[in-house]
Amino acid sequence: MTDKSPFYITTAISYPNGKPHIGHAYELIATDAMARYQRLDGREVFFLTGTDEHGQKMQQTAKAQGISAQELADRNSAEFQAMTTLLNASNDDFIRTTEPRHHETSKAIWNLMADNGDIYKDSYAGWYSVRDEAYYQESETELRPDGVRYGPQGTPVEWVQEESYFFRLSTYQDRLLKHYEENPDFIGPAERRNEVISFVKSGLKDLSVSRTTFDWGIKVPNDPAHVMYVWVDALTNYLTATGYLDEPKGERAKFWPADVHIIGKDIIRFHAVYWPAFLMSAGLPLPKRVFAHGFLLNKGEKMSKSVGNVVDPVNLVEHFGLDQVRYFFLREVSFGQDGSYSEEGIATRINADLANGIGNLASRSLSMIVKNCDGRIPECGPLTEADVAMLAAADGLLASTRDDMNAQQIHRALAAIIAVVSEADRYFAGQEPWALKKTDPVRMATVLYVTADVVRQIAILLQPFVPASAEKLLNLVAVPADKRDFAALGAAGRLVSGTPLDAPSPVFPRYVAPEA
Ligand code: ME8
Repeated sequence: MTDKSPFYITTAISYPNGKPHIGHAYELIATDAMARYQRLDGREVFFLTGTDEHGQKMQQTAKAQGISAQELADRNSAEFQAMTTLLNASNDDFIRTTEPRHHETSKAIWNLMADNGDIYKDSYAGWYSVRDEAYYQESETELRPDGVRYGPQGTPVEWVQEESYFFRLSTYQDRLLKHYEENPDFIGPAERRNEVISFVKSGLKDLSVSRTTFDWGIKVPNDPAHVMYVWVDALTNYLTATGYLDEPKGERAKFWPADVHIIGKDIIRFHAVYWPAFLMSAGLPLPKRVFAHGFLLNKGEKMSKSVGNVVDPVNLVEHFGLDQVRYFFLREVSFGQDGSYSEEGIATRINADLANGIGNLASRSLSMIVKNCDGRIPECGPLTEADVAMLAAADGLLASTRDDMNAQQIHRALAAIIAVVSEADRYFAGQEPWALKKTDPVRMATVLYVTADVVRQIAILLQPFVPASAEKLLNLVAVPADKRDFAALGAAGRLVSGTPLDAPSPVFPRYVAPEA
């Protein structure tokens, strides 16, 4: 039975204090692949992304540029929205935290936490990183020889002292640990889970959840001198978009709790400690899973504006092609680990897996069909053991990729698909259909039929990862529109003999580096 239940997946919402970089593009591409996979697998999907527009970092950046924070947010949020189009992301909504709907939900969750007795007024004195928008214990910071104190992510911290509302995070320590224990899948991958558990075990202090020294944020209900700490409002975006706290509940309320929040490893603490504690306090259901991907490194080095190695996703896509870039990141980087990229690495993957792999298999087999089978999908004669094994390998991909994708192991799912491409190459070479043409045309037809059906299944399965190219492949094998989802995989959607085919056009050209 296919699972048709709602599936809610989110990216982090990005700070629009600058243009999107390749790390943002990576997270969006990966989350898009997971959303598309679930949709094709029959789930009713809600995929959310957006921008996190409040906070001190936004206000400081705007000031430095001589514009208002709202102008900065408008300008760069538009860039993030353009990136969803550029990358062919299938998000169902794009949330901006400056929208009225979000202000309403943030106030609602604040009131729920306050009504539960978890918010009190006091004064905060401690270290704060504006770049991370995070409070740190002194023990987590270090004073370096340059005279500057840095937080655990390597960003400078400053001393903050102000009147502030606090959230009673300390009282949630045991409940959080119990939740991690009882829900071993709540945090992935395992390294992050261990990191979070040891952080919580080391002791939680109450969290400052409002600021008074600037005003770019959502006002605290009944105390307009305070704006909410940006992470309180940022995390709440996931609820806002579902309308779960609206009165009456919004149409998308059925999507809460989220199936998975996809984020980078640097913000696991906010998602796996603060967010579940806020929700527990508000009496709301917790997300089922938080999965943190790794960081993208440029030739092994951290990207930074000062090193000058920050790659603009627009340039990368213009240079290599969108599906090529999508494929590279999804296949090359073990999802959950850091990954390194370089132009050479991208070129190698494109040529080995896409041009020489799936592209070549499709063009060789389909052009033989067009030439030798009257331009139609041939008849499938009696199957040999090799044919049965070949079809079984392709038919088995749904079950194995489903397991991988449910565990966010995107690279594994793709590796399994490409392994079947290699197997089909060996099958095709071993069966020598070109030699059978004279000696046994019925057998030739069967080999071509089997190969074409493997191409069909590969194309269906590649849709989440390289959507536009997979569509071209499906057109080449003349797969009807209603036979392109995963229900058509395996025997259910086998190619229909006699269906006319056009001469195949190349789907994945070889990458040739431009002359220096
Ligand atoms: O953290 N490689 O926003 P952000 C991979 N607004 N991923 C990267 C990356 C890199 N080099 N650099 C950043 C925020 N990311 C908050 C989130 S969610 C309620 C609020 C990832 O613009 C990063 O880990 O700094 C995060 O998941 C996302 O990009 C947005 O980062």
